[in-house]
Amino acid sequence: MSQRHPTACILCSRNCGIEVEVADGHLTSIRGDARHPVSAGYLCQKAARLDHYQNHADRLGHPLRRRADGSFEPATWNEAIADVAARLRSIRDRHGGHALAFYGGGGQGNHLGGVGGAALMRAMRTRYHYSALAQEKTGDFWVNGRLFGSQTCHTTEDVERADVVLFIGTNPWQSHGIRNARTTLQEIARDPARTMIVVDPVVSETARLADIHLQLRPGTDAQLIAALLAVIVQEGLQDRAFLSARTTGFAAVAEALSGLDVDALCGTADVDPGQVREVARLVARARAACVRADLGLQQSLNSTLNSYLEKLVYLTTGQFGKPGGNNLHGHLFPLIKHSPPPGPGSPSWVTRASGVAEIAGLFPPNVLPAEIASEREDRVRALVVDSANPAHSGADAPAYRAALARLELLVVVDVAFTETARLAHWILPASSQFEKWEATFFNLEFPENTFQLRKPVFAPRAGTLPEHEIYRRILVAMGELPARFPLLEQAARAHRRFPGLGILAGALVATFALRPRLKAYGGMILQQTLGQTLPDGAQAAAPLWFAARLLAERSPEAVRRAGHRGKGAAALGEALFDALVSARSGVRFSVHTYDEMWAILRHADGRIHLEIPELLAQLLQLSSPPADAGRPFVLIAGERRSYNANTIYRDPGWRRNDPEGALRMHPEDALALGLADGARARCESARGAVEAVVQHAPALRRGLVTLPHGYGLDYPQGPGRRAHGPSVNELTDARHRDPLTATPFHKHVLVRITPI
Ligand SMILES: Nc1nc2c(c(=O)[nH]1)N[C@H]1C(S)=C(S)[C@@H](COP(=O)(O)OP(=O)(O)OC[C@H]3O[C@@H](n4cnc5c(=O)[nH]c(N)nc54)[C@H](O)[C@@H]3O)O[C@H]1N2
Ligand SMILES: Nc1nc2c(c(=O)[nH]1)N[C@H]1C(S)=C(S)[C@@H](COP(=O)(O)OP(=O)(O)OC[C@H]3O[C@@H](n4cnc5c(=O)[nH]c(N)nc54)[C@H](O)[C@@H]3O)O[C@H]1N2
Ligand code: SF4
Ligand SMILES: [Mo]
Repeated sequence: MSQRHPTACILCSRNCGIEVEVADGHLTSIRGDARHPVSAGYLCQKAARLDHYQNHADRLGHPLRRRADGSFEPATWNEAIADVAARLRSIRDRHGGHALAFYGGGGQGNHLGGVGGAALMRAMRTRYHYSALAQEKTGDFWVNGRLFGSQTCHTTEDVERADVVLFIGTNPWQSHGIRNARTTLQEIARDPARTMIVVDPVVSETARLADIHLQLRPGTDAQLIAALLAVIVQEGLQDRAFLSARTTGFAAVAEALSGLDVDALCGTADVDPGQVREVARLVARARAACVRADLGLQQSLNSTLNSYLEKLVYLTTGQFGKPGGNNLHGHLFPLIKHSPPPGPGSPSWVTRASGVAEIAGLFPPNVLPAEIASEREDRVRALVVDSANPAHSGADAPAYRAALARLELLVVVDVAFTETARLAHWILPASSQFEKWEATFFNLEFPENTFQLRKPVFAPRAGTLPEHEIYRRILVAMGELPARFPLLEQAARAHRRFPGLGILAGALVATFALRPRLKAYGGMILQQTLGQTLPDGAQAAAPLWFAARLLAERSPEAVRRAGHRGKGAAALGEALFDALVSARSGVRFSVHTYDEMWAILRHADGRIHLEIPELLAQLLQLSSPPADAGRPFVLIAGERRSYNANTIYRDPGWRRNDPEGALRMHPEDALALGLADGARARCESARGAVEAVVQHAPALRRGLVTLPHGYGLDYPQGPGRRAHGPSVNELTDARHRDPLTATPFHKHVLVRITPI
């Protein structure tokens, strides 16, 4: 019998555990890993096709340099590293760190390379970290910073233990985002004692299972949730004990809400006020209720305000800090930082051309083309892109392509020849996520958290390198990092033999005291030293040592409850590190109590600060969604369906249905335009147009159309390449965005549909 290797599906943030069999460089069998501590064998239909990620015609096998005529020629790694390092250094030295930016640095399942990406940013002397997270979640993070005292205070939702679950603008049946989504949803739907409420303009697969579906007018979440909150305050449904013990600022919130007209707001949202009142009572009176929101709320009109209002639903009703409620969660390795408001003395940066401040250490993809295209002396001139495809996934793809083509240096680190790579001066091929040690840091659970370090199941494809090695070589060539650390290497070996003596920690402290500049590269230095002592070449995992020690120091009880043993914080951290690097199917690293959750909160007074004056002012000035008689349809530009997974799969052959990424619309709307099911139509926004196959979808509201996310990639076919399906960002406008955070309003794009 052939051997089964534990690893994970890397297609969405869940990273479900899988067991695979391999032969001749292919994944020949994929099934759920019952030993994975979270997914426990669960998989969705997308995982079975992972060989289309590992093997496809666009995989890269050696560094590529762009020639003057736009074609590419292969180069050696030495040539590539030397040239990239020299050009980065030259642009930095001539123009300063503001001229350089980094984009991405980890997708859904590959976050270990982020250590190298962060180190490269330090070498580039830049804080410009552009990230897909800043085209969806930075509004949420910004609100968290105000409510809880730090943008790193991220909340999670205990859907599995809730009696009442409110899903706003998310379709977990397709997109997941919650544990074992389909099983979890079916359990709630089957249980007469539990209630599922869905707020979505579409009768989504999730809405179909709901007890109550509020099929609102798209883009009116702020109105609908404001109405819900107004009912809570006007009917006195708030949790007074919770509010007085745990929060400040409720009076100001209540004052803003008390004057709102529930019926008028529900009229704008086109939902039944009676149902909204019922939902308010259900949430407030439930033993445990939680709210889960995603892109339908965050990428729609009023994005940041929506995130605030959504959080007020569970905070005003006291459905927070308890089983079945919403909770703050701990982490092993934080994915985001806190960015204090910019200004004199603040470390935070603001983009030069568009004046947008970093949030959670991240900058929004929406403003990058303008930052590059600007005529300013201090514009962005060099960009390194890792694990992202902004020429396709960024709003206004034509503007993105034009801006990227203007850069003095574009370096793309990817496994595939992407739309973005095509514009690069250098393409650096990474080993795939099944060819190197990898992990996700999307461990966003409470009260229990788990982690899986994945061992490679294939040797690296010839000519590729893992990210940590790519970045190490660039840093050495830039003169930022020595090639070797002989003393630290010795200390690391001694530490592995006598872990109780603190040899490595002492040696690191001494090194950083002598050469303070190296401290910024601590994670990378651990990979070069401690990493060499780890079994099976697990070098990239060495920074977990620091994370494990820190966690054991800060939350020793939580680590012990998860089953790890060791006398004192250092020994406990060492034991945790050993467990993290050796458990192939994943391991629990912390189990918190609900009391401990309050220690995650960062306001000095230990309370949640409910009042956010800027957003309360915005709430009082809400207007109806924009309309345009010439573009009468609202397009949801980027729907999650059965066979899309961002752009992680390039080979269209992986799709079992919807190969052309249909334009879905209500049959009556379609027939009024003479569009039969399967007809071709043109979908045109103020920015651009795409063609697509029409699919009649009675699940949609009238006046609404949808296109899928992640289609329209081109792929070799015959002698050339062919694009498969509509590329939705040909239609989107980077200026159609939240004023505070610059996140896009992709769920509300006005379009005209015409038959072809
Ligand atoms: N199959 C699949 N799964 C994925 C991905 C994928 O590409 N494919 N991508 C992953 C990623 S990166 C992410 S961020 C998540 C996103 O996951 P989700 O946010 O759950 O996915 P979407 O389909 O983009 O949007 C969710 C719902 O929002 C609804 N919606 C649209 N407009 C509005 C509105 O104005 N108000 C409200 N209340 N709802 C609205 C849509 O009808 C849709 O049902 O999915 C992840 N999972
Ligand atoms: N209009 C519209 N636009 C959207 C959205 C929408 O709903 N509508 N959704 C937005 C959202 S939520 C997101 S998250 C983004 C996603 O868009 P992007 O941030 O661009 O990410 P992906 O499409 O997931 O691209 C991942 C890239 O990583 C590469 N890759 C895979 N494994 C590795 C690896 O091990 N190493 C390296 N170096 N590279 C690897 C893949 O080949 C691929 O090129 O799109 C956003 N864009
Ligand atoms: S795509 Fe499906 S199988 Fe893969 S991690 Fe997400 S939920 Fe799990
Ligand atoms: Mo996303």
